[in-house]
Amino acid sequence: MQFEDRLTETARRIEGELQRLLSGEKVAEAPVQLVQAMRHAVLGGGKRLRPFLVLESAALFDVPTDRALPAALAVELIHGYSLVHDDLPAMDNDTMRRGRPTVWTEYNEWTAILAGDALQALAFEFLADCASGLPPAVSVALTVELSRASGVNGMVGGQALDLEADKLGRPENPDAGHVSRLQAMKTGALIRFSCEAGAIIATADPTTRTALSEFGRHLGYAFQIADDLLDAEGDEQRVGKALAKDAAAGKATLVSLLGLEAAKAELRNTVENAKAALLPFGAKAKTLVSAAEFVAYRDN
Ligand code: GRG
Repeated sequence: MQFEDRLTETARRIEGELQRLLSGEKVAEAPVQLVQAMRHAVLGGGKRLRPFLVLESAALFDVPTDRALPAALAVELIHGYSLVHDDLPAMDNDTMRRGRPTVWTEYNEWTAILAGDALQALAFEFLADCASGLPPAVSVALTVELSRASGVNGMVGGQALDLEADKLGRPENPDAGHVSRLQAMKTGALIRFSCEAGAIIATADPTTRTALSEFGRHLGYAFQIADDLLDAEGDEQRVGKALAKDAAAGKATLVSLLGLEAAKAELRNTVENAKAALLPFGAKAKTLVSAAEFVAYRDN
């Protein structure tokens, strides 16, 4: 099967699972508008890249899809919550996401804050729930790693550094080192977790787990350079949100600091590093190799 068909098939599966989760018993007694906002946040869009990485990294070890699903859904719920909060007026103040009004625009700010909070809690409940069928040690390891990736030294910490730069002008002159550290935390950590998750689920040996984690590190970096390039050169219709925001805000990005051509060269180099990390897996890693190219050269 072609890479893009595989990604589409996984996206369909994830959509169905999220649909079931967000209309099932876990939310049956919850306030109606809150659940509607949660559904608006995570259903009907998105590439589902992070769950795809979880399922494909698990497939390297012949782990059945069902066994990898709890981690795949948990990381997508965390991603969904982060987008809802990132779009808020206090943060990025965005009105469009995935070609639709953002949650705070469709409902209101407090509903968007609470929907994000609830999605985050649901992610961890789902991952830690014995009903997931994961052995307890695996469930705990995934919960710890996802907390780290999404918390103060990961996504939330990276978002704080980004907002400090945007809103407080701190540091005054961010260099490429600062920007890439910030991005490794803000967006890279969750992507890295997604790649490492397969090895955790398969209880792979530490060297193998490190190889996937390194792949994820390079992939996260490639994702961010590609995102900066899309902001600079992408098509708003394809991307489904306002673009050219970084330049308009005078924001330091890898593109503004390195220049367009050097950023593209850095991206090509990063894709090669990502592929090199997969060498121990041989031909089995074909789909993850394609994922690196997709992430780097996507148009949305
Ligand atoms: C609010 C704690 C908190 C964190 C927000 C991830 C993030 C941190 C903010 C998102 C801002 C942003 C647009 C960053 C660029 C990279 C990124 C995460 C893009 C969106 O991810 P995709 O392309 O989105 O995987 P889809 O819609 O395909 O799921």
